Amino acid sequence: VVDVVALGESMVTFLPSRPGRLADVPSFDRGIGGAESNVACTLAAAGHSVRWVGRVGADGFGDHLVEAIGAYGVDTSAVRRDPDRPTGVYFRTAQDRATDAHEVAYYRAGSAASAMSPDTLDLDAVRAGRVLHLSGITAALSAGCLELTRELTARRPGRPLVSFDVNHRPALWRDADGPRALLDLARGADLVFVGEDEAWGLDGPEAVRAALPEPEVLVVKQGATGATAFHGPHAVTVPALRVDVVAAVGAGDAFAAGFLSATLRGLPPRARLRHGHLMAAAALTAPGDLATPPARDHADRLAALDDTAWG
Ligand code: KDG
Repeated sequence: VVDVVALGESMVTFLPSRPGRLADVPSFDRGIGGAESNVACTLAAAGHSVRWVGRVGADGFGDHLVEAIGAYGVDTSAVRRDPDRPTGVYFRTAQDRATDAHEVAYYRAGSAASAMSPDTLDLDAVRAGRVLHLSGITAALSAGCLELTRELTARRPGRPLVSFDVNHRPALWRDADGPRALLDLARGADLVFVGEDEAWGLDGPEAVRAALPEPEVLVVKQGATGATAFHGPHAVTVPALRVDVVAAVGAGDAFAAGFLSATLRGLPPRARLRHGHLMAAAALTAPGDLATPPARDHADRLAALDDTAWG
């Protein structure tokens, strides 16, 4: 049994060679992206056994994703190749230091991953881990992807622990029902990550918990301020680390990986949040989606520093 199975669309990512508007950037460097495989790669780098499940095209970009994600030590044996649909890609611009603004251009409509559904994946392989990690991005990709996400978050005996990162991407939802659909999906999960800025207009972690009492564990992320974990009736808040942000992309995924890693290791809620922040700090200070996470013994020493070090 692997520790974690992560399911979702992975894309080849094109990172700008220099700052500026998308219209002005002359060339890009290739990377890999996709929120769920980011979590998988970070967990594998942190020493966990992980499988990523998705669909990619029978093309060179699909080859690259399978190879690059596999190179992190992630099991890609259940990834399906689609001869008729391409691998999704996306381009991004550098984050403006003053405003944090950046542009993202997705080329993923009709991608191989958008054809994910309960019929086009091996659901036994999807359910084979201790934890199944999903995100709201998948739900936005197509009707079949929404159905798949609903099926996997339906409460049923013997299922793995279901981890769900809300990841509301307004650009991907074709109608106004996205937030409602995401709330319903979150209700079926055991562990939910949500950013305050995507939390249904609710004000503050307590209000989010009141609206979402079903998951055993709920983590409300408050950007550069910190994060609060609700475990049953208990709440713990840990401030974020202050870092010089290079690119926020991938930070939420790294946070989820750190929290999941500490959860799998049986660490208490405060340590889970600290490991989330440590992994997020590594991602915030790297330009692409993925950063090398701190080694486990190093992260453990940093997480064990007393409250004065943690603000
Ligand atoms: O969290 C990082 C992701 O946003 C990025 O890799 C692209 O998966 C992606 C998405 O759909 O936005």
